[in-house]
Order: sequence, then structure tokens, then C-alpha cells
Amino acid sequence: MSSERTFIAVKPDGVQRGLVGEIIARFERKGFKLVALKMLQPSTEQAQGHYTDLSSKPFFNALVEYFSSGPIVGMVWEGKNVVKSGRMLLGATNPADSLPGTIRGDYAVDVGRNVCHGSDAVESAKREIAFWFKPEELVSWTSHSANQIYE
Ligand code: DAT
Ligand code: MG
Repeated sequence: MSSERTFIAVKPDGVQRGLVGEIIARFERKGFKLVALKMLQPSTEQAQGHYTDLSSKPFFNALVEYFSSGPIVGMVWEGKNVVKSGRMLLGATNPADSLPGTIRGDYAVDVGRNVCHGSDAVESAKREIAFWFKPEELVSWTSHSANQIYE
């Protein structure tokens, strides 16, 4: 099984609204494997670094202020096509377009309060994982369920 990793974060609104467990549960139930997890309070500089690709957008300053407004829970999830599937679990960026059944579709209303982050490509996932985690914080382990999840 070629395994891929993605960076998923519960944003400050998701933490404040008590959605950490709900978001973790959806990735667990799907069959993905958690390989790193931490709670932290992002600094302004960390928020800017995380969203560096969006620095020219008109909403960048508000985004950085929001992302650094309270603790986040950052995670690395591993599995087949986990980057794309993770984005499907999150739902469309704007919750007005996110389907019911997705995290944003079920729990968010405004694009600037969409409760979760997920890497949008394998390359950006690599960058974001390295940005938030030290290599030794990523745990290699074998799930007992691997043979039930993968053929
Ligand atoms: P995503 O989080 O789905 O990867 P993105 O990378 O394009 O979306 O943007 C990062 C975040 O910025 C997004 O989760 C919410 C905010 N954002 C995006 N587009 C926005 C807009 N048009 N107005 C306000 N905030 C926006
Ligand atoms: Mg993005």
C-alpha cells in the first residue's frame, strides 16, 4: 500500500466549539491512521508561514488573525489517497458550498470560520507537515485493522 500523509488541523473555532473529537472521529472511522497530534497556540508568524501561499489575498490578514486567535489541534493522518480523501471529509472551502455529511457542511456557515484545515496536495502536505512537526514527532506504527481496510 503506497501510503500518503496529510496535515489536518482543527482551527481555533473548531477547538472552541468542542469539535476536536468529532473531527478526529471522522478520520478514524474512515480508516485513516493517526501518526502525529499536538495542540498549540499558533503565533502570528506561524499563521503567516502556514498560509504563506495566500499572502497576496485580500483576506490574508483576517485569516492570520483568526488562525492565531486561539489554540489549534494539528494532526498528521496517513493512508491511501489521504490528501484528496481528507479534503472530501472536510468539504468545500466555503461552507455555503460544503455538502451535508462533510465536516464543514455539518458544522460551519462562514468561509472565515470553517473549523478545519486540510492540505490540498501531496506537495503542500509535505511542506505543512515539516512546518508543524519535527520528524521524530511522526510515529510509525502498524494498525491491527490494516488488512481489513486495505485489500
Ligand atoms: P482551504 O482551507 O479549503 O484549503 P484555501 O487554502 O483557499 O482553502 O484558503 C484558506 C482559508 O482561507 C480558508 O479555509 C478560509 C479562508 N478563505 C478562503 N477564501 C476566502 C475568501 N474568499 N474570503 C475569506 N476567507 C477565505
Ligand atoms: Mg488551502
